[in-house]
Amino acid sequence: MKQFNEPIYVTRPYKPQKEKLFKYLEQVLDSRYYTNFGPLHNLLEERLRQYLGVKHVILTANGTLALQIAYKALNVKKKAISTPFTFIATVSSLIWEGIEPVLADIDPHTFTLDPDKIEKNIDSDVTAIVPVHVFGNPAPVEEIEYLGKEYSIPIIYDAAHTFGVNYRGKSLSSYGNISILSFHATKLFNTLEGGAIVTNNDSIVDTVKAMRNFGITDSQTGEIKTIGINAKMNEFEAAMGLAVLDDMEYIISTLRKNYNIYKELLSDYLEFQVIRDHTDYNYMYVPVLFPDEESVMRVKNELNKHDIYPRRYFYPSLDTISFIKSLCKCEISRRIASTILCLPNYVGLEEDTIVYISDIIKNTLKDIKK
Ligand code: T4K
Repeated sequence: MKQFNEPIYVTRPYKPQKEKLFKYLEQVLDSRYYTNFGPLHNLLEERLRQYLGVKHVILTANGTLALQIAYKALNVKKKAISTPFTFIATVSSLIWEGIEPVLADIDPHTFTLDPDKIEKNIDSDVTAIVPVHVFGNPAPVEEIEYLGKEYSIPIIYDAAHTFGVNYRGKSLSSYGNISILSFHATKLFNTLEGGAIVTNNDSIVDTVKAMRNFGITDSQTGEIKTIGINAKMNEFEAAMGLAVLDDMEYIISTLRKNYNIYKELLSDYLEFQVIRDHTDYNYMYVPVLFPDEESVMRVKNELNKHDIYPRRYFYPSLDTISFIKSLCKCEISRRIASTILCLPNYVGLEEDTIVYISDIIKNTLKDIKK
């Protein structure tokens, strides 16, 4: 059995150059400006705006608060259509805001919402569509934009996994009325904890900015025009982001290399997510589908014995969760959720280890067949 220096997790946060990070941190300490829109926060917002090629990037404390602010800013009430195949934050944030999630089933190959099933669920109480570009794979944005216009309902994309993904030549986060990003430590681009609201819509920017700062519209006069929350990113987090951002090309090319090795070794044995055409993908996740749940569990247990920890992202399908009163028995999502495993992928994962993981998977599948 191969001995690793540390467990092989599904992901590891990217470690930027220490000198660069420490220089930023020194700047923060010396300036004694730790939070509330300090210089590094503002610099990061501007640099992300340029990197993503969008009109507005509004940093937040995490992706979940970004979702909650997006719902409030766009006046989402009563019901919103979303997906059962996502991280719980997408849907629990709706419920937290008093909005009933209406779950529609997904496409079995891309794992993103099926537009026909979205349309079937639209009624006069539906005030938003909240699709997820799951694992960074674009949802069917053209069809969804069409539905948004046809029924006059806003689209809020949960784009938590999409950093660095371009679709039809522009950032995937530039679609919809609002897209939200997550910069959690486990994400491709990370600020420890963090997130952002991305929009090209000038008319909501002031409201969104006020909402992340208790609703305060002018800190000098103390003017408060809207309800708000504390969703600010601090200077230490912004420092991390600035240090990581310079290395995006290197991070994505490394993840792409890893992903392609897995694909070469495993695509005869397992099904890979179908990435939509016209996508420059970020290769952050390596989700693979097994023939059935038993094989998932056998392979997962076998890998765990070798100190390797893939994850069942995203299990269970959210329509099976007790506090989510779903009318949809989302069969496709349930099947995908019970047969999926996300394999380790991060900068620093060695090629030998990917081969080792793939061999364990193949051998276990062979044993099951016997
Ligand atoms: N929408 C979607 C679609 C999302 O996926 C998420 C978050 C959100 C919204 C909400 O965004 P945030 O509010 O989080 O910004 C993780 C993350 O906590 C979560 O951010 C992420 N999605 C989700 C997919 O994954 P867990 O519970 O699986 O994380 P955890 O702690 O088990 O970490 C996974 C592995 O990563 C660990 O086994 C070891 C490794 N790890 C983790 C951390 C935190 C490290 O090596 N170092 C670390 O610092 O949720």
